[in-house]
Amino acid sequence: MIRRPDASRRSTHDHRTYAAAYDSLKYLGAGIRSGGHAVWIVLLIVSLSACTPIAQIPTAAPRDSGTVEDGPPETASERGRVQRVVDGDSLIVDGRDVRLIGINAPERGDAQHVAAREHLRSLVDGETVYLERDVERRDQYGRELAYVYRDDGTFVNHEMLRAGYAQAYTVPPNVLHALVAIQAEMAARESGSGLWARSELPLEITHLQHDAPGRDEENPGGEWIEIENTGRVAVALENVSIRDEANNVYVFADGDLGPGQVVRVHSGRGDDAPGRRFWGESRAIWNNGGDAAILRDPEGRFIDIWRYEGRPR
Ligand SMILES: [Ca+2]
Ligand SMILES: [Ca+2]
Repeated sequence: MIRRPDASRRSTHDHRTYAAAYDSLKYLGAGIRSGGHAVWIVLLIVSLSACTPIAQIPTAAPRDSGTVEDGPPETASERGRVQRVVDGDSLIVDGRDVRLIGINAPERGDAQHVAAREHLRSLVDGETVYLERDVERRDQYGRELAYVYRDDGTFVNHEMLRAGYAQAYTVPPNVLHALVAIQAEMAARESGSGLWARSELPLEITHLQHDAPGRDEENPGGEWIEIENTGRVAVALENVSIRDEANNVYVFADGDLGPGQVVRVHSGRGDDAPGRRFWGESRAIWNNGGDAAILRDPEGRFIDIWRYEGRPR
């Protein structure tokens, strides 16, 4: 993998990302955090927990793709036609609402929303696609959860990540392709594609306290995210934003951060002070079961990500 000169300070986040992926798989009882055979062992356990016949396991292997293979895997056994692409992670197949597993594309109103939707359209609109299932068949909104493949074998969920039009979004127990999703997102980040076009601002997320002392909903101020100026000049914070996976957004209204200084943004309400801000809503923000914080500059360019896993959701 090609590393850019500024990639070193982000490498710790990448490492954590791998650990997070293994941690999410660990919930299924594998208890494995590293090792080249871990994926296969985990897939075996995932497949067994989903009551999938063992004969299907080899075809459930994560694809390296984006790339074209011989065709969709045998486990993608449902075929349908894409009638409409709703946005970058959902579409309508034969009248059914389908949500792509393992990815999260920008919402309506976000800078990259249209680009993500158009990329998914270019991949599948009007096409025959093949759906592969994971443990849960539907999400909380009743949409069918699926991995989507084109007739030529292109793994569409993965392609959206690889092109940088979505972020990896792992929701256990649906983790069949979680590792390759994280890897695809990392590759897009390395190349600065799509959502990951880089900001020049020298800011870094240095900590996220996602579990507040006591019950988080009663003590949201006990959650906080810390941002540091790692550069040599002061940075204006106005319109720098922090977003979680549920699209809660905090936008700095004003202020400067000097070289080496840190600012903590607490969830909940309170009085801003030097080095301390409050999100301004009465509830907790950071999901104890795992979440991701993304820091962007005033033009929406990517600064940093902090992803973590916690207790199972
Ligand atoms: Ca929390
Ligand atoms: Ca707590």
